[in-house]
Amino acid sequence: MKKFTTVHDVSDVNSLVVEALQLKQNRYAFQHLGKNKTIALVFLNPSLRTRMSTQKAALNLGMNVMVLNIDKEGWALELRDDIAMNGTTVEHIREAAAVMGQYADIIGVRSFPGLKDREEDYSETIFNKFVEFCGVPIVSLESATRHPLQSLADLVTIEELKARHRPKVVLTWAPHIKPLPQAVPNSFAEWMCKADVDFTIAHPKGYELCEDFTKGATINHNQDEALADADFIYVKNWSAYEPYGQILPGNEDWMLTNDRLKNTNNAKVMHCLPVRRDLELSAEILDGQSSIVVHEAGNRVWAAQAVLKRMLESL
Ligand code: SN0
Repeated sequence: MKKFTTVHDVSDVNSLVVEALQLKQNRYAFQHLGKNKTIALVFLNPSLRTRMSTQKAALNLGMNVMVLNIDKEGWALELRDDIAMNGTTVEHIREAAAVMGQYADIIGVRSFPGLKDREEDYSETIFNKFVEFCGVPIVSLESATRHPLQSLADLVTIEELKARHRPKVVLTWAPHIKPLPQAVPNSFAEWMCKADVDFTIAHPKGYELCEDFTKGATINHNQDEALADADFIYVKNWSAYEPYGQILPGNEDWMLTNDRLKNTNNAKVMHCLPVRRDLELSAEILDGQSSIVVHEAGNRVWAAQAVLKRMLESL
């Protein structure tokens, strides 16, 4: 595997999930693969789980890890071509990415969307430039439109904990006070549409995701109806796709509470984290028996390790 930015970079999703679960049982079996190999993790935005789980995954595979918080510790990056750099940017992504490729065998990049210009965000400029100029395999640590390591860990978690062959999985919108990216729900939808699950998306009218990611999903604007008989509920806020990056008024009552779980199939509740308690998701759920958010975060290691293992095998 030379690139891991979307589910479309994976030819066999099921066997990648199986591989992740096997690595969970036998985490140090492939240390020879990473010997004298280096991964550089480059962050343009904050991170807790992605940073630590990807580092742990790389260390389990015997790799060396370099982390660069380029937004705070690096030179201000220029992305545009054909301009004289006489402003605040100091270094062009052409040189920066190429130089990183001299130091690392694999590069991971995190870059959130600006949520101002939809076309710019959905064209994934920063990512594509890294791919173009760094010359080594690239793994997405969350881009403007997707978070594939999270989605793989989510699918691994569902496969690991499911009690029936084809579980019902519901992605439900949650309230927030800040406009958040569509990356996590886009990616989750894209992966669930490829998985052997019965997949529903519940959101208030106006929060339709881009159809490229949701083809094959059932969409319901009534949360209680959508949650009926659910085995897994994936809670996530996102801002509107149209008008882009906006929060629409109302919908505070979409926060999941224990009461809402009554008609589910004893549903397990997931969230990618970080989660704002009693705004996005009730504390009673987070502190109760239904929540699997910490277990899910733990599985980030095995998802990342399965992807890095495949990349090391193709070096
Ligand atoms: C990010 C998001 O894409 O929703 C990262 C999730 C892995 N979340 C946030 O930016 C949360 C920010 C906040 O203020 O709650």
